[in-house]
Amino acid sequence: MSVGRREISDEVRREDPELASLIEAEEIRQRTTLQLIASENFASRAVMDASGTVLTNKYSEGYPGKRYYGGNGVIDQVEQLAIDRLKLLFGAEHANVQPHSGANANAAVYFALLNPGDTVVAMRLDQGGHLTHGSPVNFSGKLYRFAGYGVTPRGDGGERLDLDALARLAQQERPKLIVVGATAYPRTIEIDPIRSIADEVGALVLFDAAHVAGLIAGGQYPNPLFMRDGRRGADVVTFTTHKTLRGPRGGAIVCHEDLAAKIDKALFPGFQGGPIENTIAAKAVAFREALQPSFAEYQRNVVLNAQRLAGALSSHGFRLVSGGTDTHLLLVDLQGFDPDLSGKEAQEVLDRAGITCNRNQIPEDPRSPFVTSGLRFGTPAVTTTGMGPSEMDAIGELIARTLLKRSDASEVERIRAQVAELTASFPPPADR
Ligand code: DSN
Repeated sequence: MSVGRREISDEVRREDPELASLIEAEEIRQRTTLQLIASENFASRAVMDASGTVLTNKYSEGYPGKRYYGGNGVIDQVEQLAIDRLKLLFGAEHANVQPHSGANANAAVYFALLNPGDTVVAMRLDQGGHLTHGSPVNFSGKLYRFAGYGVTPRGDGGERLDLDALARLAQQERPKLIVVGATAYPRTIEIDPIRSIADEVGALVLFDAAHVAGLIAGGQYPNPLFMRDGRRGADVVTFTTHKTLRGPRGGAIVCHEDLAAKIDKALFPGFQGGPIENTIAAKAVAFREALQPSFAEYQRNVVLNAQRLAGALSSHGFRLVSGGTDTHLLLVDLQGFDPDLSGKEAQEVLDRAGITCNRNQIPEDPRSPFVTSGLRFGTPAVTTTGMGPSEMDAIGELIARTLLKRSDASEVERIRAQVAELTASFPPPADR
């Protein structure tokens, strides 16, 4: 096996062999094991190259045409290119490409639209929400008064966003902001009923599209900025650029024009300092990639693969939360498969077998968030490598066999070798 083929420059090898060997080890891990974490992907070589450029040397606090430092003529054009492409991608009136992460994007929106102590409603973390949606250990839960909604009870057609409960909660709490979007919810969330609920109580709507931004860009998920009839949907949409969108690690915000100045000011100077322009350049590359017809095809395959993997896993006796998926991710309830098997133990043995995923709480989980009774899988990365339906069937079988034979170390080793054989035919794009 050739090592770190195009990953490490000769300069890094020469200047810092200790670090170079760590980067090589990670490159080998990514290439020889299955990447099934729903929030991960393989960025293209062009995205990674743009990120490793001289743009890292420049300070550019402010926005294009309004910087606090000289020498930003070129940087302005780089950032404007990213902004223009992102606006096109979402049909948005305004875009901000400076958030260093999805959490920072959410923070900027809260700072723009709320005062400390204001009431917000959002999906609870144990129902699929995110830390920045009001977790008590996160700044969001400390600064604002969050009330949580969840999913409907288990059963046929259950474990779906509980719109009636959300409407009741909104009436009761009269929030200033309703946050929608999740990190472990496999179904589509339509913005139309949320907009009606928000309008009834005079709330603004933030859609956190971190997980589904790529699906939206590829036409596989409704664009939450607009309702089906084209009227205004969410007021603001935040997302990360490195998940389904397949860009560099970072965040972004799109919104309607009336909120543009508030959002920009809240992010800089309100929350962040200098933007990371080399990452913004890589975002521009990713947005251009996402505008190509082949990206829609890729996102279609991401969803088809997730549905195929869900089918394979249920044929091996696993229960899928909500019965399946409309998106790139699936949430597996391990309790029916083996009541003694926790998410933590399952994640650890799958790791030993070269199958990388993460444990996750499921709705009504009797176990703690650290232990859990569920596993979350996603297909963005394996789809980027070109895997399709037959590989999803094979992966479902490998997962089931690993968990069944988890006490048999030599069987787990054999599975790891099979995983290496499978992944050898589907290298990440930057490795081809
Ligand atoms: N959004 C989380 C995930 O889904 O993995 C990370 O914050």
